[in-house]
Amino acid sequence: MATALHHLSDYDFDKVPDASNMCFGIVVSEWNDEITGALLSGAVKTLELHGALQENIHVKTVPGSFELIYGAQQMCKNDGFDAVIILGSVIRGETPHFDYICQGVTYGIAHLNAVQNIPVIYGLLTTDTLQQAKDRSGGKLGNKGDECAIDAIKMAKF
Ligand code: DLZ
Repeated sequence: MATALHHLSDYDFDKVPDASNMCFGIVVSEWNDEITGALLSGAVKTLELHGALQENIHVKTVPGSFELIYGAQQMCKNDGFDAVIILGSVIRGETPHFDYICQGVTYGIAHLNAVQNIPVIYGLLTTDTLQQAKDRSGGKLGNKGDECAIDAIKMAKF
């Protein structure tokens, strides 16, 4: 529930709520599984670090990123979940396919956020190269899966 504004200093922007009473769904794509597996490890590890119980983290795979939309929609129908995370990796090839998939997934997940009753956290890596994806899935630029887990905890029970 929203609270009335008192002082800006009352807000702790870095605070991550305790996740021990929260339940999460994660949909992860099998395409580029070296990357999506690392995203998944990061997300699960971070959820658990903040108190989420293993039995309250439900993971399902889909063949490719385009299927993340349907997978997330199905998970939103499960009223036990407080938030859903999608994890995928699209790497630019030599055809416009990359743009269509990225746009499709982005619009699809945005739409779910507008019409469903729980937040869907967007963990789609869209990179030009495999190395850029590695850098963002546990490499030198961190792990997008970790970030998505924090976002899911912050948005759960919003
Ligand atoms: C077809 C395709 C291609 C070319 N590239 C990727 C990719 O880089 N990452 C990904 O997650 N999925 C890719 N796909 C598969 C599509 O997402 C989708 O699974 C198929 O088009 C079937 O709907």
